[in-house]
Amino acid sequence: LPGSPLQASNEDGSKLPACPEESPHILGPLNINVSLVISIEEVVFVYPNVRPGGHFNPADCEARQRIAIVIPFRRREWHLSLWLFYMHQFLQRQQADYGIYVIEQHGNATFNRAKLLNVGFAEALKDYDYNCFIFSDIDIIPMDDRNYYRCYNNPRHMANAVDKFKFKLLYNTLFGGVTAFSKTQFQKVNGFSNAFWGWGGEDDEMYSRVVAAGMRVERPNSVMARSKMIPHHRDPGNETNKKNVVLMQYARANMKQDGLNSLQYKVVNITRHHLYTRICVDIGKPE
Ligand code: UDH
Repeated sequence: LPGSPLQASNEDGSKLPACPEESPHILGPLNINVSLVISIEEVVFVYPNVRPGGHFNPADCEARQRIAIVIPFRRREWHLSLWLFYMHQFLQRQQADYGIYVIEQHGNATFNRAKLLNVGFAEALKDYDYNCFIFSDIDIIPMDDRNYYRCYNNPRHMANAVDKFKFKLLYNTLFGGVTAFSKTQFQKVNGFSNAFWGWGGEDDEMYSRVVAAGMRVERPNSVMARSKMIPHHRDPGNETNKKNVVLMQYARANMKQDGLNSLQYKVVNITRHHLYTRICVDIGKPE
């Protein structure tokens, strides 16, 4: 398989030591410039060490988790270059064994972020035995690499201090932007609902699933969780959907039959780019 990570081992074939709990390469607070204009070609040039499809693992130790970063996507190319520029270095400093999956919704039907994330989970598992999934919007860039993008004892909300909201958690059950689930945690909630078309509600519904499944949402402290959002306008095809507000309230009832076990889609094509894997997918349209 092109781009599948190499087994971490020494030249003589013996196993590498496990990576330390805390990486020696961590810098702490980072300077992120969201106005930076950088082309994808320039970003490729920065990362000769990434394998095709956007895979990387540390050369000198065996990472503790195998992490798939899954991004919902449609027509945000300039965000993608910037995100890749900052995030490869961020993940590498954290000594992550990771692959990046950009799940692109085909066509012009109403956007469905949650369904794309379910597709990313299913498709990434066909590549490699990932055991941790980070679901990240393309416009959020963490400002501190002590915010380890990995999985914890409970599902984790990573972007709880975003500059756009003055670094404050808007409400207690906020669960949007960037979240981390182990494979088992995500299966336990049956993934996201597939029924949230347009903007809003799918993240709140997921919060309810987590609680209904007997888990809780963890967060890093608000200093380490500081993140920048790349400013943008609302995208056409992703208008607020009032139906989602109603749907949100039925998480507990719906989670058994609406999610990974009812997921249907058609892969249009898969591109193994140097810096990421792009999966263009037909996820249908609202009924
Ligand atoms: N996304 C796309 N393309 C789209 C819509 C959404 O790639 O057309 C993805 C992208 O990863 C994005 C995520 O879905 O980061 C979430 O969508 P969003 O950024 O529209 O949601 P957010 O809540 O912004 O961040 C809402 C609109 C803000 C308008 C602000 C006007 N000042």
